[in-house]
Amino acid sequence: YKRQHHSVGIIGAPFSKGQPRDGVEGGPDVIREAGLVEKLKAQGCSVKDYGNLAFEEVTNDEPVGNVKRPMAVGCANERLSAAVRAIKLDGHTSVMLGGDHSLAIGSILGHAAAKTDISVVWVDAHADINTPLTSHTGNIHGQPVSFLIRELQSKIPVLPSFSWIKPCLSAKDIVYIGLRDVDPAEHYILKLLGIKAFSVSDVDRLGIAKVMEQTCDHLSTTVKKPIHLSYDIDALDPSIAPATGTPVPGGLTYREGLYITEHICQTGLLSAVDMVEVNVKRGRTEDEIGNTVSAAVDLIQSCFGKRREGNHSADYQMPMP
Ligand code: 6HN
Ligand code: MN
Ligand code: MN
Ligand code: MN
Repeated sequence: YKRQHHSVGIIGAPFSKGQPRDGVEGGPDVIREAGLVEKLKAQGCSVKDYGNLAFEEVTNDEPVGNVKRPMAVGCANERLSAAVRAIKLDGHTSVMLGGDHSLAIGSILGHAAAKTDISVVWVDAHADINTPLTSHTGNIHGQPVSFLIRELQSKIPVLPSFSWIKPCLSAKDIVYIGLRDVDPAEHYILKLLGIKAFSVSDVDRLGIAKVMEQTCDHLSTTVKKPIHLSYDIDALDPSIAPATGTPVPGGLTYREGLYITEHICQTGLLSAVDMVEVNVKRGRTEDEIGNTVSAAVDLIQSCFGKRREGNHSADYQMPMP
């Protein structure tokens, strides 16, 4: 393992209209208030904080079919994609603080616009691959992947403010980890397209180390592409990350969650991160909120070299008696 120097560009996306619950727009600020920037600097990263995006109010945002708030989601993501593209062109690893998971549309497209060919590791309780026509909730945070996969485009209807979107991934370029609440249509799509997915039962069977080995093998069969890690905090068990909009029992342990980020850091290919669905208003106590936010910070620190075995810098000097 070679210590790398990490240059991190942080962009806050305080956006919640991909789902109905209040509070997820507070994610960027609570994650910063927990000391993210200072902690990354203390572990040797250079950090540029690009601040929070401002999303204008969208009026007359009528549902299309049952898809809710298509204009607000389309516009916010177009703006986010430009911001992530710029952060990549500035030479940083992008860290997008959400906000709800519909923001992965803009984050991944912006990343792909700067890097052409990328792969995605999607860590989540959910597959978020409903199409606008299969979604039962109409919430776009359950649909982002469907807009990004080339093989699905014939199944995607026209939506206002989505016309800028050009799918940037093939089905073989994405791997899921942590699934345990997958809708029937989503399960059908995953099987139809042969998308690699490790549910929590796969994690039980194989162990997280094998899951990560197979994830990296799957993504680097030909060339080693930059990795986009899209981390939904609800992948973790609700006992450690309860403050989120759609918690599902039986999730990843804190140790498994961190093993994923440690392993991906070690590939040297990590190029962009999303940390989404932290919703402080869904925590019932200060402890529930604090635990969720600090899990998010721990995961991001681990993406950039913080290891549980310990760390020391190359110029560390023993104190002399
Ligand atoms: N998330 N499958 C459900 C839906 O509404 O389509 C849940 C989606 C959850 C999305 O957690 O990012
Ligand atoms: Mn998600
Ligand atoms: Mn989820
Ligand atoms: Mn590997």
